[in-house]
Amino acid sequence: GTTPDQFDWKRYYPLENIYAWLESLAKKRSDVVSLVDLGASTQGLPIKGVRIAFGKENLTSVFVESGIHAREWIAPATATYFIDQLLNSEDPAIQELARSQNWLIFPTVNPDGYRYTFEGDRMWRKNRALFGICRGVDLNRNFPFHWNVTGASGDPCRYDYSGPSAGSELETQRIVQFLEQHIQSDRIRTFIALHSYSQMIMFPYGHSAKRVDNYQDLTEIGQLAAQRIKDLSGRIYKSGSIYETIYPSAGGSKDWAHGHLKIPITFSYELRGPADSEDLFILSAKEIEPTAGEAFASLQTIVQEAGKR
Ligand code: ING
Ligand code: ZN
Repeated sequence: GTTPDQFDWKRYYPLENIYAWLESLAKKRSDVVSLVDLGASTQGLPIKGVRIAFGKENLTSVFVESGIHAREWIAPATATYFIDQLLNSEDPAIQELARSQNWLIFPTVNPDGYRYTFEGDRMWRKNRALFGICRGVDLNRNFPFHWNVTGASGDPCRYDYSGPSAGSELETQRIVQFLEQHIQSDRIRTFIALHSYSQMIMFPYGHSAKRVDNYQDLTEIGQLAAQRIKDLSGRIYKSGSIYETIYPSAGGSKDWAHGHLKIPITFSYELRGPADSEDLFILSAKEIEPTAGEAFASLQTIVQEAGKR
C-alpha cells in the first residue's frame, strides 16, 4: 500500500493519491497553484484539477482533459507529469513555456470509472451510471454536438454507449459548464485530451469527414508535434483528424470544444500502448516517464506553433 501523499511517475496511483497530491501542491505552491473542483461525479466524487498561473496578466489558457476513459491509466499519469514539469522543471525552455500560458489540468475527469479500475474491473472504460442490468456511458460519446450520429452505441451494455441523451451525464455536464463559464475569463484557446493507446495526435472532427475551419493549421501543428516525438524518442505518432486517423465517432469532447465552443486549437492524444501484450491498455509503469515525456515535448510544440498562428 501507499500513503496518499506518496507520489512519483514510477507506478500508477489510485484516485486518492492523485487528489492528495493535487491538494498538497495547492498548499505548498499556493502562489502558483489553485485547486479547481469541477463538481461531483455520478457517484458523488469530486472532479479535481489545478489551475497553474505564474501571475502574468492576460495570458491565454490551455485546458487538459485526461482520464475520461477509466482504463487508460497512462493518461492521468501523463497529466500529473505535465503538472510536475510545469511547476518543477529546471529547463529554461520549459519554465518559459509554463509562464507563457495559464494551465487548467484535470487528470481524472471520470473519477468513478477510474476508481472502479482499481477496485473492480481493470478494463472498465465508461462512467458508472446505472441502466437496468448494465452500467456506464462512454463520456467521450456523450458530448452535445452531433451526438450519436456515428461510431457510438445506443445499448448501455456496450463499451461505447452514448447515453440516454446528449450531455446526459454529470461528468459531461461538469466539463461543459466549466468551459462555458471560463472560456472568456480564462481565455481558453487550447484544449488537449489524453487517451491511449495508438500513438496518434488528432484534431476534430470525429463525427464527420467535414473539415474544421483551421484544418490546415491543425494539420501542420499535428505534424510538427509528431515530428518532435520522433526526434526525441524515435516513436512514430500518426497525425490527422479523428475521423480520418482513428475512426468515425460522434459525441467526443473535442468535437464539442471546437465545433460548439469554438476553441481553436484542439488535440487528442492516443499515447503509447505496450508493444507485446494482449491488453493494450496495460502499459508497464516503466513506460510512464518516456510516454509522458514525449507527450509533454510535443505539447510544447503545439503551444509554440499555436502562438505563431
Ligand atoms: N480512443 C478515442 C475514443 O474515444 C476518439 C478516439 C478521440 C474518438 C476523440 C472521438 C474523439 O474512442 C480511445 N482509445 O478512447
Ligand atoms: Zn480513450
